[in-house]
Amino acid sequence: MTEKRAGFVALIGEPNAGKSTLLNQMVGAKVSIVTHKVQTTRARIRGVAIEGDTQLVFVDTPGIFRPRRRLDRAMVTAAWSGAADADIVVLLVEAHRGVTEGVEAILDGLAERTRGRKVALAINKIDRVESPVLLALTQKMNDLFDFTETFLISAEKGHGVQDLRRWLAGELPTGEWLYPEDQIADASLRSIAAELTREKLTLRLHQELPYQLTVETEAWEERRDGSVKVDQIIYVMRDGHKGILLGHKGETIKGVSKAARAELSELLGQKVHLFLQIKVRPKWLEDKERYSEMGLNFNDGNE
Ligand SMILES: Nc1nc2c(ncn2[C@@H]2O[C@H](COP(=O)(O)OP(=O)(O)OP(=O)(O)O)[C@@H](O)[C@H]2O)c(=O)[nH]1
Ligand SMILES: [Mg+2]
Repeated sequence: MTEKRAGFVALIGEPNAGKSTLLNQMVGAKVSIVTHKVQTTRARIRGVAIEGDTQLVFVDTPGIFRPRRRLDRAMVTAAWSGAADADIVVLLVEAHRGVTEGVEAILDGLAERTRGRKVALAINKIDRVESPVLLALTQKMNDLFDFTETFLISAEKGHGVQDLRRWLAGELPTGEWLYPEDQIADASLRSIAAELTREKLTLRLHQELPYQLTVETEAWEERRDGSVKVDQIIYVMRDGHKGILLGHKGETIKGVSKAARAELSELLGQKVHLFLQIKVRPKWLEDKERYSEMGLNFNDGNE
């Protein structure tokens, strides 16, 4: 009989590196939201995958960048503590961007935060470059840091993902599984639902707006007819933002609501009634409660 293994694998990297895409690909379900914009993920998000006798708990983290606001600082702290708590760390870099300043800054912090633990390099988005670029980047990155292993992947297309998962499974410590066999995520439905709405908002809104709002699920009511009624609040910072969110004749918010409802309904296998309410709260970025709702620690944002 083979021995069971289990452990935590942290996915870290710059914003937009493809960490959440990889998490979803590993789990085989959408556990973490994905957009083409930077700083989409705000807190640590766990997704569970099984490979043979190993249970891999992937920890998606916010991108690591130079933080300016309290929220940014709390996000970056959450990312680094994800790395510090994991059995293995996977650093994702974008093949077409190579060794950016941001990647260099992460490498600077990595040695001290992962002392004694294995760090794998995953060069992602290989679908965007030619192979000579990959060889050169692999070389350069391994000159800069002592990676245990390098993988060339496309998180989106799934290339190389299976190899990475197999390798990680073999590296995790022996031990009992950490979650029931059929569990794939470690977040409440309320928070997943709020994230889905934030994803649709981020996809439809421009410039700074996605970074100046947060979504919370206020109420969740299972109805006798098998449907569920979900009430959410979108906190924005200014009156003007409310107008933009509503859009002409309320079209923007209607589009968001429709898209979020469809996805939530598919996820739950249930009919969903989704009600979105917008609240203007100029200082929500300084509200402690908003941080705990996001899964962040308010004091991690202290300067
Ligand atoms: N071409 C290509 N695009 C990818 C690949 N993986 C991810 N992307 C895209 O890259 C963008 C960012 O992906 P995310 O998974 O949200 O990136 P992230 O690292 O979680 O970003 P943050 O949460 O902002 O830190 C999305 O538009 C993805 O579709 C890939 O392998 N190839
Ligand atoms: Mg992400």
